[in-house]
Amino acid sequence: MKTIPIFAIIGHPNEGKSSIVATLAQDDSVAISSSPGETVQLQRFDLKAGHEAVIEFIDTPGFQNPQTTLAWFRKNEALGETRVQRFIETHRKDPDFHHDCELLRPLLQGAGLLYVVDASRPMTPVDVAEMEILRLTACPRMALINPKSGETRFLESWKTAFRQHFNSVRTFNAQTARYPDRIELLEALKSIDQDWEPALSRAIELLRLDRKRAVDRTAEAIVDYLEQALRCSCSSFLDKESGGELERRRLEDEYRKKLEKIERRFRDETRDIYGIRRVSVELPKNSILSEDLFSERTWQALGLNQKQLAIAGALLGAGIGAGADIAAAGITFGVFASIGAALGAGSALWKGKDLARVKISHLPLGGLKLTVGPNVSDRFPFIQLDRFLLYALFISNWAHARQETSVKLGGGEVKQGPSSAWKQDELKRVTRFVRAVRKGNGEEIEAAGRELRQLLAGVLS
Ligand SMILES: Nc1nc2c(ncn2[C@@H]2O[C@H](COP(=O)(O)OP(=O)(O)OP(=O)(O)O)[C@@H](O)[C@H]2O)c(=O)[nH]1
Ligand SMILES: [Mg+2]
Repeated sequence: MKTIPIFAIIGHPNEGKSSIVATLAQDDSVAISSSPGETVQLQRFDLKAGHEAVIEFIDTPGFQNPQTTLAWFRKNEALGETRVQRFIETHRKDPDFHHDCELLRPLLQGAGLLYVVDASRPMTPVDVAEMEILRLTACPRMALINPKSGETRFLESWKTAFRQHFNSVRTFNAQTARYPDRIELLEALKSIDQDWEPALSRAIELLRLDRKRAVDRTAEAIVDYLEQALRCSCSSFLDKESGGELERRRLEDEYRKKLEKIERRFRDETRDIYGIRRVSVELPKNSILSEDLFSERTWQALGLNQKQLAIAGALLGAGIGAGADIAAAGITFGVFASIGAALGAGSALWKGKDLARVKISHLPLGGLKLTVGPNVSDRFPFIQLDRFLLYALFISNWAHARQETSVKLGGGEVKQGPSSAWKQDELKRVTRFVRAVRKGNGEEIEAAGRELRQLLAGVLS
Protein backbone atom coordinates (compact mmCIF):
# COMPACT_ATOMS: atom_id res chain seq x y z
CA MET A 1 0.00 0.00 0.00
CA LYS A 2 1.23 3.45 -0.86
CA THR A 3 2.09 5.81 1.94
CA ILE A 4 1.43 8.98 -0.02
CA PRO A 5 -1.77 10.95 0.62
CA ILE A 6 -4.71 9.90 -1.55
CA PHE A 7 -7.70 12.07 -2.44
CA ALA A 8 -10.83 11.00 -4.26
CA ILE A 9 -12.63 13.75 -6.20
CA ILE A 10 -16.38 13.43 -5.92
CA GLY A 11 -19.31 15.44 -7.24
CA HIS A 12 -22.14 15.67 -9.76
CA PRO A 13 -21.63 14.91 -13.42
CA ASN A 14 -20.10 17.76 -15.37
CA GLU A 15 -19.24 19.94 -12.37
CA GLY A 16 -15.53 19.87 -13.09
CA LYS A 17 -14.17 16.88 -11.15
CA SER A 18 -11.87 15.73 -13.94
CA SER A 19 -10.79 19.32 -14.53
CA ILE A 20 -9.71 19.57 -10.91
CA VAL A 21 -7.84 16.27 -11.15
CA ALA A 22 -6.08 17.40 -14.35
CA THR A 23 -4.93 20.69 -12.84
CA LEU A 24 -3.91 19.28 -9.46
CA ALA A 25 -2.15 16.24 -10.86
CA GLN A 26 -0.70 18.37 -13.67
CA ASP A 27 -1.83 15.84 -16.18
CA ASP A 28 -3.52 16.77 -19.44
CA SER A 29 -4.34 13.18 -20.27
CA VAL A 30 -7.32 13.30 -17.87
CA ALA A 31 -10.50 13.09 -19.96
CA ILE A 32 -12.54 16.30 -19.73
CA SER A 33 -15.70 16.82 -21.72
CA SER A 34 -18.59 19.24 -21.94
CA SER A 35 -21.08 16.36 -22.00
CA PRO A 36 -22.00 14.93 -18.59
CA GLY A 37 -21.05 11.33 -17.82
CA GLU A 38 -17.58 11.47 -19.35
CA THR A 39 -15.92 9.71 -16.42
CA VAL A 40 -17.52 6.31 -15.88
CA GLN A 41 -15.02 4.57 -13.65
CA LEU A 42 -12.35 5.34 -11.10
CA GLN A 43 -9.09 6.58 -12.52
CA ARG A 44 -5.94 7.19 -10.58
CA PHE A 45 -3.49 9.97 -11.36
CA ASP A 46 -0.25 10.60 -9.53
CA LEU A 47 1.02 14.07 -8.92
CA LYS A 48 4.74 13.69 -9.44
CA ALA A 49 7.76 15.63 -8.36
CA GLY A 50 10.37 14.53 -10.85
CA HIS A 51 9.71 10.81 -11.18
CA GLU A 52 8.40 10.38 -7.67
CA ALA A 53 4.66 10.20 -7.02
CA VAL A 54 3.88 12.47 -4.05
CA ILE A 55 0.07 12.60 -3.99
CA GLU A 56 -2.51 10.42 -5.67
CA PHE A 57 -5.78 11.84 -7.01
CA ILE A 58 -8.66 9.58 -7.92
CA ASP A 59 -11.15 10.77 -10.51
CA THR A 60 -14.64 9.36 -9.98
CA PRO A 61 -17.96 9.30 -11.82
CA GLY A 62 -19.80 10.69 -8.77
CA PHE A 63 -22.74 9.12 -6.92
CA GLN A 64 -25.22 7.00 -8.82
CA ASN A 65 -27.88 6.56 -6.18
CA PRO A 66 -27.23 9.03 -3.37
CA GLN A 67 -30.65 9.06 -1.71
CA THR A 68 -30.90 5.26 -1.29
CA THR A 69 -27.28 5.13 -0.23
CA LEU A 70 -27.97 7.75 2.42
CA ALA A 71 -30.99 5.81 3.69
CA TRP A 72 -28.80 2.72 4.08
CA PHE A 73 -26.10 4.69 5.92
CA ARG A 74 -28.70 6.10 8.32
CA LYS A 75 -30.30 2.76 8.95
CA ASN A 76 -26.96 1.14 9.72
CA GLU A 77 -25.58 3.69 12.09
CA ALA A 78 -24.83 0.95 14.61
CA LEU A 79 -22.08 -0.38 12.33
CA GLY A 80 -19.97 2.64 13.25
CA GLU A 81 -16.57 2.76 11.59
CA THR A 82 -17.19 -0.34 9.50
CA ARG A 83 -20.13 1.26 7.73
CA VAL A 84 -18.33 2.07 4.47
CA GLN A 85 -16.83 -1.38 4.23
CA ARG A 86 -20.17 -3.06 4.92
CA PHE A 87 -21.94 -0.84 2.39
CA ILE A 88 -19.49 -1.90 -0.31
CA GLU A 89 -19.73 -5.59 0.65
CA THR A 90 -23.50 -5.44 0.57
CA HIS A 91 -23.88 -3.55 -2.73
CA ARG A 92 -20.82 -4.69 -4.63
CA LYS A 93 -22.71 -6.80 -7.13
CA ASP A 94 -25.68 -4.47 -7.56
CA PRO A 95 -25.33 -2.51 -10.82
CA ASP A 96 -27.50 0.27 -9.37
CA PHE A 97 -24.80 1.03 -6.80
CA HIS A 98 -21.72 0.44 -8.89
CA HIS A 99 -20.48 4.05 -8.84
CA ASP A 100 -21.37 4.55 -5.17
CA CYS A 101 -19.31 1.50 -4.18
CA GLU A 102 -16.43 2.47 -6.43
CA LEU A 103 -16.14 6.02 -5.20
CA LEU A 104 -16.30 5.00 -1.55
CA ARG A 105 -13.70 2.27 -1.98
CA PRO A 106 -10.67 4.60 -1.71
CA LEU A 107 -11.85 5.49 1.81
CA LEU A 108 -10.90 1.98 2.90
CA GLN A 109 -7.35 2.90 1.86
CA GLY A 110 -7.50 5.99 4.06
CA ALA A 111 -8.19 8.43 1.25
CA GLY A 112 -9.58 11.90 1.81
CA LEU A 113 -12.42 13.38 -0.21
CA LEU A 114 -12.66 16.51 -2.28
CA TYR A 115 -16.29 17.29 -3.00
CA VAL A 116 -16.55 19.46 -6.10
CA VAL A 117 -19.50 21.75 -6.63
CA ASP A 118 -20.29 24.35 -9.21
CA ALA A 119 -21.82 26.79 -6.74
CA SER A 120 -23.30 28.97 -9.46
CA ARG A 121 -26.39 26.71 -9.47
CA PRO A 122 -28.94 26.22 -6.68
CA MET A 123 -28.61 23.37 -4.17
CA THR A 124 -30.94 20.37 -4.57
CA PRO A 125 -32.04 17.57 -2.19
CA VAL A 126 -29.67 15.23 -4.06
CA ASP A 127 -26.73 17.50 -3.16
CA VAL A 128 -27.81 17.47 0.46
CA ALA A 129 -28.00 13.66 0.42
CA GLU A 130 -24.50 13.42 -1.05
CA MET A 131 -23.02 15.80 1.49
CA GLU A 132 -24.72 13.91 4.27
CA ILE A 133 -23.27 10.56 3.12
CA LEU A 134 -19.81 12.08 3.04
CA ARG A 135 -20.27 13.44 6.55
CA LEU A 136 -21.38 10.03 7.80
CA THR A 137 -18.29 8.34 6.36
CA ALA A 138 -16.32 10.50 8.83
CA CYS A 139 -13.35 10.61 6.47
CA PRO A 140 -11.29 13.79 6.07
CA ARG A 141 -13.10 15.92 3.51
CA MET A 142 -13.00 19.29 1.87
CA ALA A 143 -15.60 21.07 -0.24
CA LEU A 144 -14.20 22.66 -3.36
CA ILE A 145 -16.17 25.37 -5.07
CA ASN A 146 -15.36 25.32 -8.76
CA PRO A 147 -17.16 28.39 -10.06
CA LYS A 148 -18.05 27.71 -13.67
CA SER A 149 -19.76 31.05 -14.07
CA GLY A 150 -19.87 34.37 -12.26
CA GLU A 151 -23.31 33.69 -10.71
CA THR A 152 -23.07 34.24 -6.94
CA ARG A 153 -26.73 34.21 -5.83
CA PHE A 154 -26.51 30.67 -4.43
CA LEU A 155 -23.06 30.88 -2.97
CA GLU A 156 -24.05 31.71 0.59
CA SER A 157 -26.49 28.82 0.95
CA TRP A 158 -23.81 26.46 -0.39
CA LYS A 159 -21.27 27.78 2.04
CA THR A 160 -23.61 27.31 4.97
CA ALA A 161 -24.24 23.71 3.97
CA PHE A 162 -20.52 23.11 3.45
CA ARG A 163 -19.70 24.35 6.93
CA GLN A 164 -22.04 21.72 8.35
CA HIS A 165 -20.67 18.85 6.32
CA PHE A 166 -16.98 19.42 5.67
CA ASN A 167 -13.76 20.06 7.57
CA SER A 168 -12.84 22.85 5.22
CA VAL A 169 -14.14 24.85 2.24
CA ARG A 170 -12.09 26.37 -0.57
CA THR A 171 -12.70 28.00 -3.90
CA PHE A 172 -10.58 26.61 -6.69
CA ASN A 173 -10.93 27.34 -10.36
CA ALA A 174 -9.44 24.43 -12.24
CA GLN A 175 -9.10 26.37 -15.46
CA THR A 176 -7.35 29.44 -14.19
CA ALA A 177 -5.38 28.08 -11.24
CA ARG A 178 -1.69 28.90 -11.49
CA TYR A 179 1.22 27.26 -9.71
CA PRO A 180 0.83 29.29 -6.45
CA ASP A 181 -2.91 28.48 -6.33
CA ARG A 182 -2.17 24.78 -6.57
CA ILE A 183 0.39 24.94 -3.79
CA GLU A 184 -2.04 26.94 -1.66
CA LEU A 185 -4.70 24.27 -2.06
CA LEU A 186 -2.26 21.51 -1.12
CA GLU A 187 -1.27 23.52 1.95
CA ALA A 188 -4.95 23.80 2.87
CA LEU A 189 -5.39 20.04 2.61
CA LYS A 190 -3.12 19.67 5.63
CA SER A 191 -5.82 21.19 7.77
CA ILE A 192 -8.43 18.53 7.06
CA ASP A 193 -6.39 15.81 8.69
CA GLN A 194 -3.43 16.42 10.94
CA ASP A 195 -2.06 12.94 10.25
CA TRP A 196 -1.33 13.96 6.68
CA GLU A 197 0.69 16.98 7.59
CA PRO A 198 4.15 15.38 7.34
CA ALA A 199 3.42 13.64 4.03
CA LEU A 200 1.83 16.74 2.53
CA SER A 201 4.64 18.96 3.75
CA ARG A 202 7.13 16.63 2.14
CA ALA A 203 5.10 16.55 -1.08
CA ILE A 204 4.97 20.35 -1.21
CA GLU A 205 8.68 20.61 -0.53
CA LEU A 206 9.46 18.18 -3.37
CA LEU A 207 7.08 20.01 -5.68
CA ARG A 208 8.81 23.31 -4.92
CA LEU A 209 12.19 21.78 -5.72
CA ASP A 210 10.75 20.32 -8.89
CA ARG A 211 9.38 23.70 -9.86
CA LYS A 212 12.75 25.30 -9.27
CA ARG A 213 14.38 22.68 -11.46
CA ALA A 214 11.86 23.39 -14.20
CA VAL A 215 12.52 27.12 -13.98
CA ASP A 216 16.28 26.59 -14.14
CA ARG A 217 15.95 24.26 -17.11
CA THR A 218 13.78 26.81 -18.89
CA ALA A 219 16.27 29.61 -18.23
CA GLU A 220 19.02 27.40 -19.60
CA ALA A 221 16.99 26.63 -22.70
CA ILE A 222 16.34 30.34 -23.29
CA VAL A 223 20.05 31.12 -23.13
CA ASP A 224 20.86 28.28 -25.54
CA TYR A 225 18.19 29.24 -28.04
CA LEU A 226 19.06 32.93 -27.77
CA GLU A 227 22.61 32.05 -28.71
CA GLN A 228 21.33 30.11 -31.71
CA ALA A 229 19.13 33.00 -32.78
CA LEU A 230 21.99 35.48 -32.43
CA ARG A 231 24.26 33.31 -34.55
CA CYS A 232 21.66 32.42 -37.12
CA SER A 233 22.59 33.27 -40.69
CA CYS A 234 22.27 31.85 -44.18
CA SER A 235 24.61 32.13 -47.11
CA SER A 236 24.98 30.91 -50.64
CA PHE A 237 27.35 31.22 -53.56
CA LEU A 238 26.71 32.66 -57.00
CA ASP A 239 28.98 32.54 -59.99
CA LYS A 240 27.51 35.65 -61.51
CA GLU A 241 25.56 38.70 -60.53
CA SER A 242 22.43 37.90 -62.44
CA GLY A 243 19.99 36.00 -60.26
CA GLY A 244 21.32 37.79 -57.18
CA GLU A 245 18.03 39.42 -56.33
CA LEU A 246 16.17 36.14 -56.51
CA GLU A 247 18.81 34.46 -54.39
CA ARG A 248 18.64 37.23 -51.80
CA ARG A 249 14.93 36.71 -51.41
CA ARG A 250 15.40 32.99 -51.11
CA LEU A 251 18.03 33.52 -48.43
CA GLU A 252 15.85 35.93 -46.51
CA ASP A 253 13.14 33.35 -46.55
CA GLU A 254 15.51 30.63 -45.41
CA TYR A 255 16.80 32.86 -42.63
CA ARG A 256 13.28 33.57 -41.44
CA LYS A 257 12.43 29.88 -41.44
CA LYS A 258 15.58 29.07 -39.50
CA LEU A 259 14.64 31.54 -36.77
CA GLU A 260 11.10 30.17 -36.70
CA LYS A 261 12.48 26.70 -36.26
CA ILE A 262 14.61 27.85 -33.33
CA GLU A 263 11.49 29.22 -31.65
CA ARG A 264 9.51 26.09 -32.41
CA ARG A 265 12.16 23.89 -30.84
CA PHE A 266 12.29 26.15 -27.81
CA ARG A 267 8.50 25.96 -27.43
CA ASP A 268 8.48 22.17 -27.71
CA GLU A 269 11.18 21.92 -25.07
CA THR A 270 9.34 24.30 -22.73
CA ARG A 271 6.09 22.34 -22.97
CA ASP A 272 8.06 19.22 -22.27
CA ILE A 273 9.64 20.73 -19.16
CA TYR A 274 6.20 21.58 -17.75
CA GLY A 275 4.68 18.24 -18.64
CA ILE A 276 2.30 19.51 -21.29
CA ARG A 277 1.88 16.60 -23.58
CA ARG A 278 -0.61 18.05 -25.97
CA VAL A 279 1.02 18.44 -29.34
CA SER A 280 0.26 22.10 -29.50
CA VAL A 281 -0.99 24.61 -27.05
CA GLU A 282 -2.95 27.25 -28.81
CA LEU A 283 -1.91 30.75 -27.98
CA PRO A 284 -4.56 33.33 -27.16
CA LYS A 285 -5.70 35.15 -30.28
CA ASN A 286 -4.88 38.53 -28.80
CA SER A 287 -1.48 37.47 -27.54
CA ILE A 288 1.48 39.27 -28.97
CA LEU A 289 2.99 35.81 -29.35
CA SER A 290 0.42 34.95 -32.00
CA GLU A 291 2.26 37.42 -34.21
CA ASP A 292 5.42 36.21 -35.81
CA LEU A 293 8.85 37.49 -34.93
CA PHE A 294 8.94 39.57 -38.07
CA SER A 295 5.72 41.51 -37.67
CA GLU A 296 5.54 45.23 -37.09
CA ARG A 297 3.45 44.69 -33.95
CA THR A 298 6.04 42.39 -32.42
CA TRP A 299 8.72 45.01 -32.82
CA GLN A 300 6.45 47.67 -31.36
CA ALA A 301 5.19 45.69 -28.39
CA LEU A 302 8.31 43.82 -27.33
CA GLY A 303 11.85 44.75 -26.49
CA LEU A 304 13.17 47.94 -25.00
CA ASN A 305 11.85 51.49 -24.81
CA GLN A 306 13.89 54.38 -26.15
CA LYS A 307 15.63 55.12 -22.89
CA GLN A 308 16.65 51.51 -22.30
CA LEU A 309 17.76 51.25 -25.90
CA ALA A 310 20.17 54.13 -25.43
CA ILE A 311 21.73 52.29 -22.48
CA ALA A 312 21.82 48.96 -24.28
CA GLY A 313 23.28 50.64 -27.36
CA ALA A 314 26.09 52.10 -25.30
CA LEU A 315 26.72 48.76 -23.61
CA LEU A 316 26.83 46.89 -26.88
CA GLY A 317 29.25 49.43 -28.23
CA ALA A 318 29.03 51.35 -31.46
CA GLY A 319 30.26 49.37 -34.41
CA ILE A 320 28.46 46.27 -33.33
CA GLY A 321 25.29 47.76 -31.89
CA ALA A 322 24.07 51.23 -32.77
CA GLY A 323 26.43 51.59 -35.72
CA ALA A 324 25.35 48.34 -37.22
CA ASP A 325 21.72 49.32 -36.91
CA ILE A 326 22.36 52.13 -39.31
CA ALA A 327 24.57 50.07 -41.56
CA ALA A 328 21.86 47.45 -41.78
CA ALA A 329 19.32 49.90 -43.07
CA GLY A 330 21.60 50.83 -45.90
CA ILE A 331 23.02 47.45 -46.87
CA THR A 332 26.70 47.18 -47.82
CA PHE A 333 26.83 46.68 -51.53
CA GLY A 334 30.54 46.64 -52.17
CA VAL A 335 31.07 46.56 -55.91
CA PHE A 336 27.93 44.62 -56.40
CA ALA A 337 26.31 47.67 -57.90
CA SER A 338 24.21 46.17 -60.62
CA ILE A 339 21.71 44.61 -58.25
CA GLY A 340 22.30 47.24 -55.62
CA ALA A 341 19.15 49.16 -56.36
CA ALA A 342 17.05 46.07 -56.16
CA LEU A 343 18.61 45.06 -52.84
CA GLY A 344 18.12 48.50 -51.35
CA ALA A 345 14.47 48.58 -52.25
CA GLY A 346 13.84 44.98 -51.55
CA SER A 347 14.01 44.72 -47.79
CA ALA A 348 10.27 45.03 -47.29
CA LEU A 349 10.26 41.72 -45.42
CA TRP A 350 12.06 43.33 -42.53
CA LYS A 351 9.94 46.46 -42.56
CA GLY A 352 13.00 48.55 -41.87
CA LYS A 353 13.41 46.78 -38.53
CA ASP A 354 16.92 45.65 -39.28
CA LEU A 355 16.11 42.05 -38.81
CA ALA A 356 19.12 41.06 -40.79
CA ARG A 357 21.36 42.61 -43.32
CA VAL A 358 22.47 41.20 -46.62
CA LYS A 359 26.19 40.98 -47.16
CA ILE A 360 27.82 40.38 -50.46
CA SER A 361 31.45 39.36 -50.73
CA HIS A 362 33.57 38.73 -53.79
CA LEU A 363 35.43 35.49 -53.62
CA PRO A 364 39.11 35.37 -54.58
CA LEU A 365 38.57 32.77 -57.30
CA GLY A 366 35.57 34.56 -58.76
CA GLY A 367 31.93 34.36 -57.89
CA LEU A 368 30.05 35.91 -55.01
CA LYS A 369 28.89 34.99 -51.57
CA LEU A 370 25.57 36.26 -50.31
CA THR A 371 24.87 36.21 -46.59
CA VAL A 372 21.72 37.07 -44.65
CA GLY A 373 22.24 37.51 -40.92
CA PRO A 374 23.29 37.24 -38.26
CA ASN A 375 21.16 39.98 -36.88
CA VAL A 376 23.20 42.77 -35.37
CA SER A 377 20.47 45.13 -34.25
CA ASP A 378 20.49 46.32 -30.64
CA ARG A 379 16.80 45.59 -30.38
CA PHE A 380 16.75 42.06 -31.68
CA PRO A 381 18.16 40.19 -28.61
CA PHE A 382 15.58 41.81 -26.34
CA ILE A 383 12.68 41.10 -28.65
CA GLN A 384 13.77 37.52 -28.98
CA LEU A 385 14.21 37.23 -25.20
CA ASP A 386 10.76 38.68 -24.59
CA ARG A 387 9.26 36.13 -26.93
CA PHE A 388 10.99 33.27 -25.14
CA LEU A 389 10.09 34.59 -21.70
CA LEU A 390 6.44 35.34 -22.47
CA TYR A 391 5.96 31.89 -23.88
CA ALA A 392 7.68 30.25 -20.91
CA LEU A 393 5.56 32.27 -18.46
CA PHE A 394 2.42 31.33 -20.35
CA ILE A 395 3.30 27.63 -20.31
CA SER A 396 4.57 27.49 -16.72
CA ASN A 397 1.25 28.87 -15.50
CA TRP A 398 -0.85 26.68 -17.72
CA ALA A 399 -3.64 24.83 -15.92
CA HIS A 400 -3.73 21.31 -17.29
CA ALA A 401 -7.55 21.37 -17.25
CA ARG A 402 -7.61 24.18 -19.71
CA GLN A 403 -9.56 23.42 -22.85
CA GLU A 404 -9.14 26.77 -24.48
CA THR A 405 -7.10 29.84 -23.94
CA SER A 406 -8.28 33.24 -22.87
CA VAL A 407 -5.28 35.00 -21.46
CA LYS A 408 -4.92 38.65 -22.19
CA LEU A 409 -1.48 40.11 -22.54
CA GLY A 410 -2.73 43.65 -22.89
CA GLY A 411 -2.48 45.72 -26.01
CA GLY A 412 -1.83 49.20 -27.31
CA GLU A 413 1.44 51.00 -27.48
CA VAL A 414 3.05 50.00 -24.21
CA LYS A 415 5.89 47.52 -24.20
CA GLN A 416 4.57 44.19 -23.02
CA GLY A 417 7.65 42.05 -22.57
CA PRO A 418 9.48 41.44 -19.29
CA SER A 419 12.53 43.23 -20.73
CA SER A 420 10.69 46.55 -20.58
CA ALA A 421 11.17 46.53 -16.79
CA TRP A 422 14.92 45.99 -16.93
CA LYS A 423 17.30 48.57 -15.55
CA GLN A 424 20.97 49.06 -16.27
CA ASP A 425 22.10 46.04 -14.28
CA GLU A 426 19.82 43.64 -16.12
CA LEU A 427 20.58 45.24 -19.47
CA LYS A 428 24.28 44.73 -18.73
CA ARG A 429 23.79 41.00 -18.18
CA VAL A 430 22.05 40.65 -21.50
CA THR A 431 24.43 42.79 -23.51
CA ARG A 432 27.46 41.06 -22.04
CA PHE A 433 26.13 37.76 -23.31
CA VAL A 434 25.19 39.21 -26.70
CA ARG A 435 28.66 40.71 -27.13
CA ALA A 436 30.31 37.44 -26.17
CA VAL A 437 28.23 35.51 -28.73
CA ARG A 438 28.93 38.04 -31.45
CA LYS A 439 32.64 37.85 -30.71
CA GLY A 440 32.47 34.06 -30.56
CA ASN A 441 34.38 33.96 -27.30
CA GLY A 442 33.62 30.59 -25.72
CA GLU A 443 34.74 31.31 -22.17
CA GLU A 444 33.00 34.63 -22.11
CA ILE A 445 29.80 33.05 -23.50
CA GLU A 446 29.89 30.53 -20.69
CA ALA A 447 30.44 33.13 -17.94
CA ALA A 448 27.94 35.66 -19.30
CA GLY A 449 25.49 32.83 -19.98
CA ARG A 450 25.53 31.85 -16.32
CA GLU A 451 24.65 35.37 -15.25
CA LEU A 452 21.95 35.65 -17.85
CA ARG A 453 20.43 32.35 -16.69
CA GLN A 454 20.14 33.75 -13.18
CA LEU A 455 18.39 36.86 -14.44
CA LEU A 456 15.95 34.79 -16.49
CA ALA A 457 15.26 32.32 -13.68
CA GLY A 458 14.31 35.34 -11.53
CA VAL A 459 11.84 36.54 -14.16
CA LEU A 460 10.35 33.06 -14.51
CA SER A 461 9.86 32.50 -10.80
N1 LIG B 1 -16.13 27.83 -17.53
C1 LIG B 1 -15.67 26.82 -16.83
N2 LIG B 1 -15.84 25.58 -17.30
C2 LIG B 1 -15.35 24.55 -16.59
C3 LIG B 1 -14.67 24.73 -15.36
N3 LIG B 1 -14.32 23.52 -14.89
C4 LIG B 1 -14.75 22.64 -15.80
N4 LIG B 1 -15.38 23.25 -16.83
C5 LIG B 1 -15.98 22.63 -18.01
O1 LIG B 1 -17.07 21.84 -17.58
C6 LIG B 1 -17.15 20.66 -18.38
C7 LIG B 1 -17.12 19.43 -17.47
O2 LIG B 1 -15.86 19.34 -16.88
P1 LIG B 1 -15.29 17.93 -16.36
O3 LIG B 1 -14.04 18.26 -15.61
O4 LIG B 1 -15.21 16.94 -17.45
O5 LIG B 1 -16.44 17.55 -15.33
P2 LIG B 1 -16.68 16.17 -14.57
O6 LIG B 1 -17.29 16.53 -13.27
O7 LIG B 1 -15.45 15.36 -14.55
O8 LIG B 1 -17.76 15.51 -15.51
P3 LIG B 1 -18.17 13.96 -15.63
O9 LIG B 1 -16.93 13.14 -15.73
O10 LIG B 1 -18.97 13.92 -16.86
O11 LIG B 1 -18.96 13.67 -14.42
C8 LIG B 1 -15.98 20.72 -19.36
O12 LIG B 1 -16.46 21.24 -20.57
C9 LIG B 1 -15.03 21.65 -18.70
O13 LIG B 1 -14.20 22.29 -19.64
C10 LIG B 1 -14.52 26.07 -14.88
O14 LIG B 1 -13.93 26.32 -13.83
N5 LIG B 1 -15.03 27.06 -15.66
MG1 LIG C 1 -15.05 13.52 -15.26
